[in-house]
Amino acid sequence: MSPQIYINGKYYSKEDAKISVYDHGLLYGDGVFEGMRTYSGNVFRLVEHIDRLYESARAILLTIPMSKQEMIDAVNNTVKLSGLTDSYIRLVITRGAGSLGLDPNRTSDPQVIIIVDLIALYDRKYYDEGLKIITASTIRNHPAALSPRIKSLNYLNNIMAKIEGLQAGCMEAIMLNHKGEVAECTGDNIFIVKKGQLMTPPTDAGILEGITRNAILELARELKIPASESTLTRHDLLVADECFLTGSAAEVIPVVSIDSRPIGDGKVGKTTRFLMGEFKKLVVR
Ligand code: PXG
Repeated sequence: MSPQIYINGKYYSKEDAKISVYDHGLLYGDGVFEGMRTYSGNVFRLVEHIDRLYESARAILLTIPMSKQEMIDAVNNTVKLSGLTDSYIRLVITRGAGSLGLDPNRTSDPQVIIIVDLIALYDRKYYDEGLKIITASTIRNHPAALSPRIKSLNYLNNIMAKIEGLQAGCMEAIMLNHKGEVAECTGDNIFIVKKGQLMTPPTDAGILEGITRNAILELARELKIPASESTLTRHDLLVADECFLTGSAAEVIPVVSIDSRPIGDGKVGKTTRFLMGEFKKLVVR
């Protein structure tokens, strides 16, 4: 059991996996990525992740040099070779090595990188006690600059928001959109519960349409929990009964305080706890 890295059809150890310093992924953040998890050796919602990866690539005019089925096989094979059963997968496609200068036509050979390793995004205690988070002043990408629906290698404004959170002693930070509405967190989508109703910002709020978010919306439908995609303001969050975040790395994690205001009674909410349990059942289904 050890991290396994696939680069363009070959397999490497963590130490030996290397790409060019002329790669436009490094020089300009010119590329796309996905973050996934395996449970008992199976990749959760692999097809959805691959579909989103190819959509992100299409949006930035990056042609992935293999079919979706070949990509699925490569991911599964890398997982198998790692021997890890509960792992994290980072799938990265870069524009490839080129000359210095932005021109993507001067690059060749997009790099296909699949990293299978372990991840522990948040300490276990936060799943029991809940996270305290803040609202960052850094806003999400303006959709006219770079669509937040593209999972690109440009995460700098999310990192700026993450730093704001960390400086305030928080592990996550809420990002508003250019209209001042709640979008999402730096690497997670956000949900609230208000009067028994589950709510999350709609895709046109300038969010990444999270695969975990969609799984939670489906679960809510199955479990007859009323749920909606609704425009949310910071005020809506502050007066919510419950709040939680979703993401492939974070899974479902409760939030108990926002901008120093306790959410609800300041404890992990009942619906949140229920959905955490149901999500756990779903991933091993
Ligand atoms: N919003 C943003 C901005 C993200 O980057 C999500 C929401 C949640 O989407 P999914 O499809 O994962 O439910 C993400 C996902 C990492 C890491 O290494 C980040 C993500 C996923 C996995 C790992 O920080 N972000």
